[in-house]
Amino acid sequence: MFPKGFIFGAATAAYQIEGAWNVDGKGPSIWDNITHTRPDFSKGNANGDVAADSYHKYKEDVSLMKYMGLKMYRFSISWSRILPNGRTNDINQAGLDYYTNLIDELLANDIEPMVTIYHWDLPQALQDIGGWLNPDIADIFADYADLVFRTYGSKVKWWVTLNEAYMAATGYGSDGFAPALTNLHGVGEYLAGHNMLRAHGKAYRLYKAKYSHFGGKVSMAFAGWFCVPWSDSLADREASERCHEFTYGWFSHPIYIGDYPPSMRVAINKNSQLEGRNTSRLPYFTAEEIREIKGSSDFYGLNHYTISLAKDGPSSNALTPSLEYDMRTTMGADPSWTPSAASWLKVVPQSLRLHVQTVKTKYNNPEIVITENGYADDGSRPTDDPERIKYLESYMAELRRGIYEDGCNVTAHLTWSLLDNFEWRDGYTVKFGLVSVDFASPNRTRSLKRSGYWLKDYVNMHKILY
Ligand code: PNW
Repeated sequence: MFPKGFIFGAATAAYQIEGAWNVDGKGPSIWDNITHTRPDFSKGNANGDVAADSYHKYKEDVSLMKYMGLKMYRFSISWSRILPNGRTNDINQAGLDYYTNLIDELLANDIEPMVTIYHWDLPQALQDIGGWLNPDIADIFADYADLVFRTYGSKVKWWVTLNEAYMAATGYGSDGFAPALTNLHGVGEYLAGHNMLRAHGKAYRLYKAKYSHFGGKVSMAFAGWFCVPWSDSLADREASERCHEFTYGWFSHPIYIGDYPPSMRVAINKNSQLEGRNTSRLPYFTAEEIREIKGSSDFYGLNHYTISLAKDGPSSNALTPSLEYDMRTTMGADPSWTPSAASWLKVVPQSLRLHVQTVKTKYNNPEIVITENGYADDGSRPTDDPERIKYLESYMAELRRGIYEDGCNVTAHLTWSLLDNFEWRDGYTVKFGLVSVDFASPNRTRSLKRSGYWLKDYVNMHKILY
């Protein structure tokens, strides 16, 4: 079993579940904009206009978590719901009230809120001035964070500034995510990532300066590609390491060590020079920015789903310039790994133990919270999901080994996701929920899946032991 006090919970994100995209004064976000202007951006012409309608059904969502015995809920705030144009000169009280009500409902049911301040739904008004490419975004984000810390800080003790800055940054150079600026490949991602790190640093320092009396913890939720080498060769082992450094490490290294990973700095500077540029595509931090960013994390928020094999050398279709070309690593999967409905997600339970071990070693044994971990199916048997049970059971068993055998300081596990939801470019074709949602019904009827009943028993067994 897990140590006493270990927390089980679930996670979601605003655009993926709330719906109510234009209700009660909410402004549009880049995801509203891209799904409306490019209807085929997501599979099945899907969008988050209604999604799981959690804007109206949050009480039912909370009661489902209460039923499962979950003690933490990670959700995100829709920036443009509380600040329709992204800036604090126009505050939407109805938006602020929605999250107050949600937080109060959670606390009344003994569920701890963990708030993600940004989960990819940038206000469109800010994208119109360049979004994460505009250096001013760091201060604008800090103003927004100030408002949410001030408003909710007495009740919320767990904060995630940015969800998966890596994935969000790739939207500034590829069409994987909004704003899908494909023309900036190899350039936009690094600029956006740079400003995300600056924004995170400012928000973290602001919390410590103004709100530390609330006693909360602030971090980021990290994502990327976690790899093992394809072969024992030194070249593949180095490629696997680069894969970590160019994805998870892109954000963790500045935050835990104090600057970009050396392998990124060296490769991007070199390639920039070969391309005839006088300045690197990877920007530099000022000394003051490094002071803000270094050490700006009270726990390591780990989003972990799977693992890949890494081989030396860029994939054959890597453009110049590009992240893939800079990273010089080709990723693949072992044919023996069990697939899921998401092509990138293979079931490899040992990967979670290996990953928390890696975090422990690289970043000096921080507190780790598994801010996301979960399994994708196609929903063809809406509530009958033995594969998800198997996934969670085996991953949690490996997580326990990481805790007891390797001494990793993991304090919580949050399943992605509480509900079936809008899975970005996959629309509603891929399901991650412990709870199924009938998207064909105007009521968005919820039904607990077998995995939800399983998690309830699992959590309960744990409670009985202590
Ligand atoms: C995370 N990949 O995204 C996000 O934080 C969630 O919003 C999302 O729904 C969840 O994981 C499941 O996908 C990812 O391609 C998106 O490796 C893509 C990848 C990983 C994580």
